[in-house]
Amino acid sequence: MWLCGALLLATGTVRCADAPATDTRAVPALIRPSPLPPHWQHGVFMEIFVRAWRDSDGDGIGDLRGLTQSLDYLQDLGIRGIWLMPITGNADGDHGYASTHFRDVAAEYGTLADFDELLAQAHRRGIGVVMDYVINHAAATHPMFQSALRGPGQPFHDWFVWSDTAPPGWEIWGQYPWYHAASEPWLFRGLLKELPAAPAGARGFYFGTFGPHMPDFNFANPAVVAYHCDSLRFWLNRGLDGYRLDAVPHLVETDAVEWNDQPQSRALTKKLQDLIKLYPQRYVVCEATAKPQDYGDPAVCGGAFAFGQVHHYVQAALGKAESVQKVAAYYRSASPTMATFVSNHDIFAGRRLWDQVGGDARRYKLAAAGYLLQPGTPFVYYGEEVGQAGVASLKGDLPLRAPMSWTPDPRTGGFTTGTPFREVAPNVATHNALLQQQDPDSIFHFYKAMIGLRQSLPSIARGSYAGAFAQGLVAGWQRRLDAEHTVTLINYGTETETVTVRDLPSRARLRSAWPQRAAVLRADRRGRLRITLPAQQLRVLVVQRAPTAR
Ligand SMILES: [Ca+2]
Ligand SMILES: [Ca+2]
Repeated sequence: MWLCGALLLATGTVRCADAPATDTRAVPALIRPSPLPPHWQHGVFMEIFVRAWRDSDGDGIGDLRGLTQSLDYLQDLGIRGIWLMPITGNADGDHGYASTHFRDVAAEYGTLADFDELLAQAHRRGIGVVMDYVINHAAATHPMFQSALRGPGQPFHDWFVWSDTAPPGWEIWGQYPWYHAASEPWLFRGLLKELPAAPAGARGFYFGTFGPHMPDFNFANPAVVAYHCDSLRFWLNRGLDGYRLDAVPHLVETDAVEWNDQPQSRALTKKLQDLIKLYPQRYVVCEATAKPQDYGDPAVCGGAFAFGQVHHYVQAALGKAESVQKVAAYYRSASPTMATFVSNHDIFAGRRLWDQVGGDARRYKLAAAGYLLQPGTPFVYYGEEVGQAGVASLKGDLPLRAPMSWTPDPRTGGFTTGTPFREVAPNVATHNALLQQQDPDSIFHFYKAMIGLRQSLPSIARGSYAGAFAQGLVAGWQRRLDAEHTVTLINYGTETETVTVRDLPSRARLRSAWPQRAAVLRADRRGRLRITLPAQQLRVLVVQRAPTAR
């Protein structure tokens, strides 16, 4: 048995770094205490595209060492967790979701030793690291699939999903998902950076939910499930703090019509969650776009991105009353294991926040406040904290994935000393980490303040959610944790509004946590507070005990 984790512990060195992508040796669990503080997963996360974050060696591509060098910046902002988009070997040369290796770092990002150093330095700062795990499929150029393509009986053939003839009736997002194995590799043109070799002996059709360049694994084969469980443990044994599990409703497809979100996919997701949470303090969040709340349930994934809800944070800031109601109502029923955000690396989830609000800094801050001050786990998309815009001249998802704007340098944005792999954001001159950190009224300092409220007032991070209301363009809610009781009010509108907060303790005093220097307020005898909110302003109030009756 291959005891990669045990060797790591015994010698402090890495013995498994050079294993080929077809290495399927077992990885037993090596469980050690977590170095992170309790409740770290209720802090604010940042989604980081390593390729675009910071380049340490001047080749124009972001890397793990660059990320390690930027940890002080993340700590200063108050970030408690980072989600790394795939860092394993990949065939796409961009997002990394076309995996060519499940147990090694992509060469352009660094080495396993760099990964271990990143973990050590992040943990030293109280920051947890979770990473994408792309379980549904491999890249078509993965050596396992290249072997499988050679035909039945070849190694790994039954690790993928095959049919002798083209199965009728299938359609996934407007595409027929079965691909003729013997077809010329023109199928892959533009999808992978290198075309796979034309297979000899290939026959039949293989299944690819996301296209011919990403063949789906066959989870009816226990060896496939075991392999991915071992691969998950490979990283957990090194100290990884959890996973963002990619596209889990698409794990198992047995039906041409009901292919999405089948019971087998949920059951497998639960199995993965259990495996990960066998390790202390680990966090799991799933990408499940159709029914995210079902996947947020502890009986399935135990955490899920709040697709469907998240655009209401932006629409509320744009003055849409229906969305203000949705913001107030969501956590009346949603589990606090949901993960919120206002944009991510996929264009279907929305453009960069800067573009969604047309560069209006006040609306930008209101959109951010909504999700940063609600329950769940908020995920800031890298660059969002400095107001980075998308690159409108690029196509598809690429406008979202430009190099991080560190400085006003118009060519590099301070991202690299070389030539960046992609052009920098159009507003890099004004919206970059350097200038934003120097301006106390900046988007950066607003994010830092909101994240700071979440840290200094634990009820905001993980308290109960009650008293939620929407009145016109004002939303409000109350949070309680132990003796702490807070009230959050957001006036999304461009007019001054007066609202009444109810169900407070009789004659309670309310200290203002935001804005910091506002006067203390007082509820009436019946526990009501009448309060006037200036246009586009938010208040966070801490309820204090009523003065003792004389
Ligand atoms: Ca680099
Ligand atoms: Ca699948």
